[in-house]
Amino acid sequence: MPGEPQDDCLFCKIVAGHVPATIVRETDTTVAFRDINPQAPTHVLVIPKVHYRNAAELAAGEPAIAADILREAQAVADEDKLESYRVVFNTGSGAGQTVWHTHAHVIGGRGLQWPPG
Ligand code: DGP
Repeated sequence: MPGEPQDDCLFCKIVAGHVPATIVRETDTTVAFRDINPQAPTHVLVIPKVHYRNAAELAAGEPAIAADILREAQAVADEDKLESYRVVFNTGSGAGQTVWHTHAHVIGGRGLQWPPG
């Protein structure tokens, strides 16, 4: 069932508290935690508590929660006092997606190049 926790999903385990993470924010629908391999001074992942494989599937299935993710990205940036930041949803292995549970990378705290690699 879309949205149901998956036994083999790392981020579902973080939501359930079965895998530790440095959680910076939590709401009824989302969790935000520091990336284990940070690419910038601020590198936080904002995820829905429900399981969808990517941002598009979340937006189709639970559009209100997709909006919650973007609100939480701004809240992370506010907490870390970021004037500029980037929100990235890697979608598909060719774009670098390695964890198949929707997650927004919130990246900031240093100058960011465009276009990204
Ligand atoms: P992506 O490559 O877009 O699927 O991003 C997955 C991110 O998840 C990647 O930047 C590293 C991060 N990550 C992987 N395993 C863990 C973990 O166990 N804990 C935390 N905090 N982050 C993880």
